[in-house]
Amino acid sequence: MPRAPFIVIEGLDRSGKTTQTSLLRSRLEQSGHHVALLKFPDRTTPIGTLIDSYLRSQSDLDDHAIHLLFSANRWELASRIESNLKSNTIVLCDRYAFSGIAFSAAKGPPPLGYEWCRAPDVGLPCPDVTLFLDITPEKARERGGYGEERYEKEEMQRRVREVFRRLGEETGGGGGSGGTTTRWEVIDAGRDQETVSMEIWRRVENLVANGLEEDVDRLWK
Ligand code: 2DT
Repeated sequence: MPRAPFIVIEGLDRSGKTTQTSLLRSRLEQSGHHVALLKFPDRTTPIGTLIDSYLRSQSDLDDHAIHLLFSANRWELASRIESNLKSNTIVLCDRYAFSGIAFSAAKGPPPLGYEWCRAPDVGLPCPDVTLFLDITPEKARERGGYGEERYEKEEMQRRVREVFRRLGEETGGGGGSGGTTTRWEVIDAGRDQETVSMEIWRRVENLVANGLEEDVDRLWK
């Protein structure tokens, strides 16, 4: 029996990522699929509580330490992702390891280093497709700018976008360093909500209809 696909939605702040994730979830459910919706960071676990306090600037942590906590927060749920897929429940995830790398590698000084940032996530379940919602800083500004949390600053978002671009080239392009790839789809999220959601649907439709015969892969292994 085929297994369900693992779909990740990544994106910059103000890209409409959370809205699009919930629209996709409804559409999948309306077409009769079981869906498990995850969001990283998952702020409800004990590790997630530490992350939440850091993001709200209520606590301070060394850049390395918070990076490892974000990754641990994914590992906490890794077995649930796999068991859902095996029991034919689609896993739809709002942010994943790519955000982990993009945000940490965009920080500094001193920089953490791209390879170092990637290491703790090596071996996590690999998404079958990652939809990257891309938006220019100018468009984000038109939408009312960024929020109050750490990282929600234009210069930081520009650097994050650069790292996402590199991740797309190396991870989705099938080349670059380090093994397993996800199908990486860049979506122009500067357009209206309806257009973006139709495009997302178009890019997952076949995968969802057919399921997958092969086991879930491991990221970068
Ligand atoms: P939300 O606004 O989507 O809740 O994200 N982040 C996220 C990291 O720095 N590392 C990670 O591994 C993940 C998953 C991105 C909260 C912020 O946390 C950042 C924005």
